[in-house]
Amino acid sequence: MADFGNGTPAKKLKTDTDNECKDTGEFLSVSPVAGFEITRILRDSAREKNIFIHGKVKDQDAVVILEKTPIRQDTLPELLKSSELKLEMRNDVYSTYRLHAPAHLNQIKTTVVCPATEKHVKKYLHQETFLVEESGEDYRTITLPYISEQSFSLQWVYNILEKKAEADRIVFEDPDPDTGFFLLPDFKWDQKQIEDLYLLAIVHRRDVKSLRDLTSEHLPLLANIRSKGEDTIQKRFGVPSSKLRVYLHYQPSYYHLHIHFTSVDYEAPGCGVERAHLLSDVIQNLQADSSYYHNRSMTFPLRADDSLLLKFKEAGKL
Ligand code: M7G
Repeated sequence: MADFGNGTPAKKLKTDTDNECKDTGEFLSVSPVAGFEITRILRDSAREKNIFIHGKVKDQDAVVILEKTPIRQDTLPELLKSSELKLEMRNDVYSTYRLHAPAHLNQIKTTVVCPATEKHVKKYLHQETFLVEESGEDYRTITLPYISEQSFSLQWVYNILEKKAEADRIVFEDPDPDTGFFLLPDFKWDQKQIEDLYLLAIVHRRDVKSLRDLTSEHLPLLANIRSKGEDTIQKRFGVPSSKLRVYLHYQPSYYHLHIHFTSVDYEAPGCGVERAHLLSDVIQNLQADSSYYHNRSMTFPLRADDSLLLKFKEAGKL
């Protein structure tokens, strides 16, 4: 690895084929965003350098997410050498410029959801958030009926489990029907640098919706995901377990058990205390009490126009 003079080796992603970062995708002859007509901006952030747009593609609702990607340390020499600079201002020892990078070093990560449902649009719309405290009883009488009726489709999850989609992206597979899982990059990660590493472990079992369903019966599954997930990430990406945040969301968006593996250096959306539950805590809680997640009250955030929030209000819980 190159060293840039400050003693810190340049970080780049290790792949198993070679040590270079490669673009695996091909350029598309027809761009899915070329005919996109913008309806409104759902959310944007100058700090996070992303924008969420609602619009239409051929009369179908769609959401497009554009996000500037982090600057990769391993491309710095090329970036500095081969870009053109335009001077903006100069004052004493200070000067600012516009740097026009070569196209291949200046990409925007683009996510398209099409057709998008109203629920997708709401998920990305910037909204006021409220914390809700849900008892075990509330889960069974309010949340569970809601999930059964109104949650996001799990088709993308089943496509992965049946290798109908993203099969070439699978990093690790344990085929055991009870304790097995797939490990693959979350679609929030472009895999160009390890600073924002984000992988998902998706279990084969289809009968575990979320943290609420877990009992000590699932301890072998959770322990297997933790040890094989961490081991694979260490071998494949050179990231030790001490640099990984491994957690479950409650509430998740998708009610099929999955576990998030993110770099501790990356403030991943949803990694705050109100939504993320560390896998190591979950394992210890279940070891101490098999019904821990059946019985305890759980607090989580809901957006203002989330129908689940309305259900809690109607039940007089807010
Ligand atoms: P979650 O905790 O259910 O909800 O996590 P969240 O989306 O509110 O965090 C689901 C995770 O799956 C998220 O981190 C998503 O970025 C990721 N994800 C969602 N979809 C639709 C896909 C997909 O099609 N492929 C992959 N690889 N990841 C996805």
